[in-house]
Amino acid sequence: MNTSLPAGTLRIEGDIAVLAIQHPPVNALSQVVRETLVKGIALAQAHSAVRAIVLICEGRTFLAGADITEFGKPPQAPSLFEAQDVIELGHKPVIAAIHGTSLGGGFEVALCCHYRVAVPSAKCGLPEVHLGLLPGAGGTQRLPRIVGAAKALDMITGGLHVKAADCLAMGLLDELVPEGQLLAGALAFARKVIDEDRPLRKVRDLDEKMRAARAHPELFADFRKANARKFRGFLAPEYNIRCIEAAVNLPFEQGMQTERKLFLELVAGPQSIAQRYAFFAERQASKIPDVPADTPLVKVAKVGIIGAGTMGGGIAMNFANVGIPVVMVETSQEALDRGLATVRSNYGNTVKRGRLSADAMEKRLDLLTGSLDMQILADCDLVIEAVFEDMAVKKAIFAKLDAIVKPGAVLATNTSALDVNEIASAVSRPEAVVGMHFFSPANVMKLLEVVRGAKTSHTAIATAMDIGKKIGKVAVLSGVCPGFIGNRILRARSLQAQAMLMEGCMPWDIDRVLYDFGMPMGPFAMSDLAGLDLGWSAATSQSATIRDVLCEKGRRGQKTGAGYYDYDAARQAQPSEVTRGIITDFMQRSGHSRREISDTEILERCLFAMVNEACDILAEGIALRASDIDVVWVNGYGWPVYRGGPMHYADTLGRATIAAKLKAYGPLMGAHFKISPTLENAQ
Ligand code: T1G
Repeated sequence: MNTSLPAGTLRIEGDIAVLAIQHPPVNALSQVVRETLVKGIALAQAHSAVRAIVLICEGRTFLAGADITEFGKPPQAPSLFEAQDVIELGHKPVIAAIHGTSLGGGFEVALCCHYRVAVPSAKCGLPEVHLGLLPGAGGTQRLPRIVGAAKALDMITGGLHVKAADCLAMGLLDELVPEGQLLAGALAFARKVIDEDRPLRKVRDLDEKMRAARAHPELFADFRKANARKFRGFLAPEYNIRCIEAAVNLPFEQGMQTERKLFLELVAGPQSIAQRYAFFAERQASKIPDVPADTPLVKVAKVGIIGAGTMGGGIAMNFANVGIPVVMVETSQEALDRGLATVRSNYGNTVKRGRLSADAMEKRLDLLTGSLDMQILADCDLVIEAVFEDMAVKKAIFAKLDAIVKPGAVLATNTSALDVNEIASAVSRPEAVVGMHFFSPANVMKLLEVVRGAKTSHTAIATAMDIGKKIGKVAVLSGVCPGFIGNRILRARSLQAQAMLMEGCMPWDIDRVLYDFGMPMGPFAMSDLAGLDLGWSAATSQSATIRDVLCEKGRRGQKTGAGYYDYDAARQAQPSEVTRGIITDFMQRSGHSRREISDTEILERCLFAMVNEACDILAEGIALRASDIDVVWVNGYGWPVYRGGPMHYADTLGRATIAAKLKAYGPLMGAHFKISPTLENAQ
C-alpha cells in the first residue's frame, strides 16, 4: 500500500511501515513536512498490520532542521512538538533512518524516535547556536539524557556536526548500516525490534546521566569560565548552558518549559535575527546573476601555486586538505624548502592539537610537491600566483604562465588590492585571469574574495567560486578596485583611526572601543600582529607618519616585541609610554592639539566610515549586494556575526541616522571624506 502525503509517501511493507519524507533541498521541517509526519505516523499507527515504523528521507539528507525561513512569521499548525509527540508517545516503535546531516529540529525528531540507525557518512548535531538560537524542540533536554551534561555542553554550544561513528559511541545511534543501503539496513533493524519485542524506549525517561551530573554542579561554572572568551558578546551559548542545567536539575516537562521560554527570547532577539541573516547571506553570495548556475567548470585535478611564502603555503594546504595535488614553485631552493617546512610545521601543530591524525598529515604532505621550474605548471588546471605585491613582478609571472600553462586553465592572482585587469593585460588569454584573494592565515580564514576582471570569463568565475566552496571557503565575488571589498572598507576605518591619534586618542583607546563592540581586535593591535613594516622601507622612510617613526625605532610590531604596544614574553600587549611619547611629539611637531574624544565618537567615526565606503562599493557595483559586503567582513575580518555585518548594522540603526551623524562630524571625518550619495539620500 502506498499513500501519497503532502511531502512524502507512506509505504506498508508487510508489518513495517516506511514513511519517506521528500522536501528538497534539505528536508527542512516546513509546515508540509510537519503535516506529513503527523498524518503519516498516525496512518501507520492506525494500520493493524504495522508493528514498526521506519522514518527515512529522500534526497541528500535526513531532516536538516526547522525551516529557518519560517522564523519571525506566524506559526503554522501542526507544530514541531505535535509531530514529535505522535512519534514518541505512539504505541508502535519508530526507527529513524539517518543519512546526510540530521541537524537541529531534524535531529530532535530523531531523538523522539525510539531507535536511530545511520549510514557511516551521516552526521548529527544541534547547531542552532550558530543561528543565535538553542535547540527549541527538546534537544537541550534529550541530548544530555543520552550523552551526559559535559558532552551535551560541548556539542550544543559548539554547534557540532558529529560523525555517525562518534554518535554510535555516545549512544545517540543504535546501529550503523552499510553505506548506500540505508533503507535495507533500517528495515533489518526494524525486523529485530519486532522479533525481539524491544521496548518503546523514550529518551525523555532516561535519568542516569542526569543524576551523575547533579553530583558535579561545578561543571557548569567551569564550562562558562573555560569558554568565556569564545562566547564573548554572544547570548545563545549562555542560554544553551542554562537549558542543559535545567535538564540536570528539573523534571523533563519543567526543563522543556525553561527551554521554550529561553528559545522564544532568542528567536525574537537582534542577535539571532542577525545570525539567521548571515546564514542566508553566505548562501546568497554564491549566486551571481549573470553567471548561470550551469556554467561549465574547469575540473581542478592539479593546482599550481607560485610563491611558497606564508600565503602560498597556506593556500596550498587548502587544496591538499581536500585531496587535490598541489605543486609549489619558488625561485630558490632555500625559499622552497622554507615554505614546505612551514607547511609541515602547520600540519604538525594540528596533529599535536589532536585535530588531525599523523597518517592524514602524511597523506596531505604527499600531495604537496615543490619545484624551481615553472614548466612543472604546464598541466595544472588552476595556477594561483601568491608572490609579493609588486605589479611588475606579477605581470612578468603571468606572461610566463601564458606561455607555459595548458589552454583552458584558470590563472588566478592572490593580490590583496592590485588591479586584476592590469595583471590580465600581460597574457593572451585575459578571460582566464581571475583574482582569488585569500586571507591570512590562508589555511584558516574562511573568506575568499573572487575578483572579476573586465574580461574574466564566466567559466573562470564559476570555477573559482566552486573550488572555493570545495576547499571550505566562503567565496564572495568582487569587482576590481583598490582593496576590492574588504580592504577598501578596512582602509576607510584606518583613516579615521589614524586621524584620531592626531586628535587626542591613543591606539589602545580605539582598539578597546572596537574590541568591546565585538571585533576580535582593534586596528592597531591588528597592525602589530601583521607587522608595521608591511610595505614600509627604511631607505625611504622620512618620519612622515607615526607608523614610520615606530618602524624607524625598530618598533615593528609583535615580531619585534614592540609596535604600537609593548609586548611581554608571552606576547601580551601593554599600552606603551614610548608610543605615547612618539604620538605626543608628533602632534606637537605637526601643530595638532589634543581634545577629549568619547567612545561614541570613536565607534561612530570608525564604523560609519566603513558603512559609507560600503555604500559606495555597492553603488559602484563592486559588490553585487549589501549582504555580500557583510559576508566579507564577518568571514574575513571577524565582524561579530551576532551583529550581521556593517550593512546589516547600518540597517538596524537606519541609514538616514548614519548620514546625519556623518554630517554632524563634518570636517572631523577628514578633507578626503565624502558622504556616499546612497547614504545621503537615504530616507
Ligand atoms: N531552513 C531553510 N532553508 C535551509 C535550511 C533550513 N534549515 N538549511 C539549508 N537551507 C537551504 C539553504 O538556504 C540553501 O538554499 C539550500 O537549503 C542548500 O543549503 C526547532 C530552531 C543542511 C548542512 O542549522 O547547515 O532546527 O541557496 O547551501 O552546503 O530546534 O544547509 O539553495 O536556495 O547550506 O549541502 C537548524 C542549517 C535550524 C542547519 C546542507 N538546522 N543548514 O549544507 O547546502 S533551526 C540548521 C545547514 C532548528 C529547532 C531549531 C546546511 C546543510 P538555496 P546549503 P549544503
